[in-house]
Formats: sequence, C-alpha cells, structure tokens
Amino acid sequence: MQPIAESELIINARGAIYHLDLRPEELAPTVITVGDPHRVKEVSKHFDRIEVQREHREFITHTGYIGAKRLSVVSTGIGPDNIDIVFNELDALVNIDFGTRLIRPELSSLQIVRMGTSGSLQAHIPVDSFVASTHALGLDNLLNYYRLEQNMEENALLQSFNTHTGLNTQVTNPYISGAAPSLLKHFVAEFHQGITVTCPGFYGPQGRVLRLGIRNPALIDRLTEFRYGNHFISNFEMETSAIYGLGRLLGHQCLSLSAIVANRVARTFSKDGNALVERMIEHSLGILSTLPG
Ligand code: R1P
Ligand code: URA
Repeated sequence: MQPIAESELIINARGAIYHLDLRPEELAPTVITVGDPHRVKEVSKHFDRIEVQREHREFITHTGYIGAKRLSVVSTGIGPDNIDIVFNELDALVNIDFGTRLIRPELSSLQIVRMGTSGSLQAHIPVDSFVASTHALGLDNLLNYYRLEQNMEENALLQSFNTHTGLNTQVTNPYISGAAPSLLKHFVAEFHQGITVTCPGFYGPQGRVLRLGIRNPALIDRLTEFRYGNHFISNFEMETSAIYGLGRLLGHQCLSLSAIVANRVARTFSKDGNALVERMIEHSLGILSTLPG
C-alpha cells in the first residue's frame, strides 16, 4: 500500500485534519453533527465536562463526557457538499494513521447522529414535532460521485419514485440509503419516522417560490403523495442523504433526527424553533448517553 499523498490527506502543522482542524485523539467515538455552528454549544452545555474546543471556518467541535460516555459535537454548515468534507475527515481521523498515511488494518465505526431542522411534507407531521429518518432519498447528486450500490428493494423504490416525480429526467439521479437499525430502534417514542428527502438548496430545490419561477411547481405535491408499500416521504432537509450514503460506504452507524420547523402542506412555521431544537437535543442526548459505543 502507498502512503496517501499530502495533496489528498491534508494534515496541518498541529497534526490536525485540514478543514475540521482536529487531531485523532480530539474526536470521540460518538459524534453529533449540527448544521448551525451556534448549535454546538447548545449541545455541549449538556456535557458534564468539555475537554476539547476547536474552531475553523464553519466547523466548530466540542468533545467531552456525559457520565462515562465520550461525545463530540461538530458543526457541518449547510448542505451535502459540507457533509462530503466532514465525513471524509471524521473517517480519516479514526481509520487512517496520520504518521504513516496508511489506512489502518482494523477499521473503526463511529456512531454519528445528526440533530437538525427540517420541513414536514405531511399534514400529520406538524410543526414542533420530531422525525427520525428511516431512509434518506438524495436529490443532491453527492453520492453519484462515489460507488454507492443500491440493493433490489432500493432500486424498485427509486424506479417508482422516478416514475412518480419525473425528477430523474429533469434535474438529478436520485439515490437512497437507510439509517443504522441499531440507532433508529431507540428513536421511536416521540419521533415520527419516514423517508427524508435531501435537497441541494432551500428555495427552488425545495419548491419555494419568492421571485424566481421553478422548473417543477408540483414538487411538494408529488413528494407528499408518494407511497411505496408502507414507505412515505416525511420531510425535506439538506444533509441526510449524504450522511446515510457516506456513512454506509465508510462503515459508520448513522441516524438523522429532525426538529420540524416548517410544514409545507399546511404552510406554517414554528413560533419558537430554538425551544423546539433544545427539546430535541435534551431528549436525544438522554437516549444516546445510555447507549454503548
Ligand atoms: C436550512 O435552513 C438548514 O437547516 C437544516 C437543513 O438541513 C439546512 O442545513 O438543518 P440544520 O438546522 O441542521 O442546519
Ligand atoms: N430546513 C430545510 O432544509 N427546509 C425547511 O423547510 C426547514 C429547515
């Protein structure tokens, strides 16, 4: 095996990975990702103690403990392109030896949980509720740059989705991946479950019209009414397909949790999104801190 070149695996003078500015020992085996850098302290204020605080660009990391459980919380910023950076760098921190620049013979699997905001696509999932994503369906294209293999059921679901929405002939090549069952099973009470659709934008790609016309005005209706067996689309956001797709390829256990701030069917928005996110963080940390890993 050849060492990975300096241009591909970029390590700074502190011995830390390029964008996250983290050294391997500064990352915990359980990682919470949040889009908003200001949300990092809203998570770490629940830690019993914080031992590492790093910041570079939009990537803020706090690592600490709740009881005996070591956790890191990392801000990703918005969108799948940022997830490409964060996930490749998180994986490098645990699975590449920075000294030799070689992939470790024994690979480690991180537990990674997104805590983000989202828009509901169903009338029965109101603002101020929570969603745990069983699957993520990507309209963003990131995983089309990797070799994500779809299984037979995934291919059948995608075919049905493409026939129903026509998005594959208009804008993208949709892909799908699932949550880690070992994490999802703990987020049933208090959480709606469904397929999350991940978009490469907040406005046009999520069917929002301000001043610009959009190519697919029926997008919301098509997504809301889509059914495949018992599966339906619960919500829209901007990271989960990249998290589930890269997590699957890299061998990490991933789950995406969303606080519903908008309902696109009822056309409503939460009156207090911060309090809602705070409730989701507190509740989810209570569950996570009891899990092994
Ligand atoms: C858009 O407002 C952002 O909010 C959602 C979307 O995925 C996107 O990142 O998540 P966060 O609240 O975690 O940023
Ligand atoms: N985040 C999104 O991406 N969409 C919404 O509607 C709300 C939050």
